[in-house]
Amino acid sequence: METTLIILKPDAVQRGLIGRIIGRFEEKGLQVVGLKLMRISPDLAARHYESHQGKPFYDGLVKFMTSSPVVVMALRGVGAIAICRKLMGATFGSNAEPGTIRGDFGVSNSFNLVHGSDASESAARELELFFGAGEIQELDRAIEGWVYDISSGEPE
Ligand code: 3AN
Repeated sequence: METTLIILKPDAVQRGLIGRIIGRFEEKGLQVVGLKLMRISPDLAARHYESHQGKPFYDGLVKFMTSSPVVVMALRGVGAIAICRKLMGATFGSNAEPGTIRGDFGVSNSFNLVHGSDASESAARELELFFGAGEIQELDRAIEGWVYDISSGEPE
């Protein structure tokens, strides 16, 4: 099982898309194991986007991410990082495929509704930035045996 960090960005929250976007991940079968509404500080944004420092869009990105509250989520599942990236679609809604979150809900080349960790190292780093001790749950889901084939002892 992998755990990944998803952020519903200020545009998603302001546009009233929290429920619909969370629904995309939930109905896929991923476990929601952490969830909160928060305001990102400039310092946290700088740490989260440290790999983008110096890029032309960096200042605008930090300004956008700190401009209004976001929803942060920890999602868990087998291959959760790659599954979430596929559900999100290409970086901007203008060229993201229909059926993806960005493809269905956005048209901008700057605002893009959702962030998802892109690798296991970044997921671990980002989860630690956004969630404190005890804020991510172990979820013993009653339906697990219908979401996955667990007859071998491992979720397939
Ligand atoms: P993704 O979110 O698909 O992983 P990355 O990792 O290339 O995209 O970029 C991280 C974030 O930086 C994007 N989510 C987007 O908000 C922002 N970003 C990337 N490229 C641009 C750009 N050319 N103009 C504005 N913002 C950008």
